[in-house]
Amino acid sequence: MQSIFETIKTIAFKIDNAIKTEDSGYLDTENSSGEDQLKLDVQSDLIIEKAFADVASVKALVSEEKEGVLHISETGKYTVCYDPLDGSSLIDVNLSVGSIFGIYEGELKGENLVASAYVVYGPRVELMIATREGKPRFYRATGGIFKEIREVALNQKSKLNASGGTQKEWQPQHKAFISSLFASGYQLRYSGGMVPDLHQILLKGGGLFSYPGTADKPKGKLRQLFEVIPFALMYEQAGGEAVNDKGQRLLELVPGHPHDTSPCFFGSKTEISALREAYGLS
Ligand code: AFP
Repeated sequence: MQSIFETIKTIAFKIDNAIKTEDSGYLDTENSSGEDQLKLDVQSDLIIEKAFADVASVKALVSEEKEGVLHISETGKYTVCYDPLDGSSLIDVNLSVGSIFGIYEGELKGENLVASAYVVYGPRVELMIATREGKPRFYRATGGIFKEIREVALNQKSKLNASGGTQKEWQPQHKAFISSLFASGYQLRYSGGMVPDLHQILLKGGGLFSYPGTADKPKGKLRQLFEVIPFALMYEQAGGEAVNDKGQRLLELVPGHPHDTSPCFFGSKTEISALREAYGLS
């Protein structure tokens, strides 16, 4: 597992360099979810593929940018599912973006996620790693290496509210829930990049990130294997919760297809119990 984490650190520096130096334009292609691809999406995907090609413990790779599974080694133990450059449509306006990694052992489903990691490319390059033991560990890149800063833990409650999706398409119960949070003093914190938005809540000690099922996208937008399940481990290990709109733990999801999405809610305990109440789940 350590060799996978070390590879992710190498990847982070390479992708950060590509973001800073390469063209941020679009290609004429779409990814497997039907979204337009940036040259940087494809380049980041290639960086990751090449970096893991020689890592003995990696059995296969599944990328958010591609259909199918890339088999690396018969003897490898783990499948790494990754979103190479999440939020890449924010690069042209110079907002933070990220890479997300879910490391699975066996069948690709929530309960088989053994570790996850994400990198934030912002004013600074930062990395978070979570396993099934202990709190997530937070690193910052300085002088070409990642230095561990601290472990991350969520408070019981906070004031931050990151609410995704097109408001016009929200279901009435979701609209009412988000309005009630603002009415009780929550502050909007939403950049449109999942990685920096969830990173902010983790580092500031709590709050709620939601991407609900909407009238136009009943199953939400965020992909289970590459985005939702890896962040669920981060939030649970930090002492928070991560559930879908039925109150099911996101770490119990079983994707039918690698690119399946799910409504998702990540937060500290108080915010998730408020969600359960608002959605009639408790
Ligand atoms: P892009 O990769 O197309 O920029 O999408 C980013 C993202 O998948 C995720 O990072 C955000 O949380 C979410 O989309 C934002 O979606 P909305 O703009 O619909 O709120």
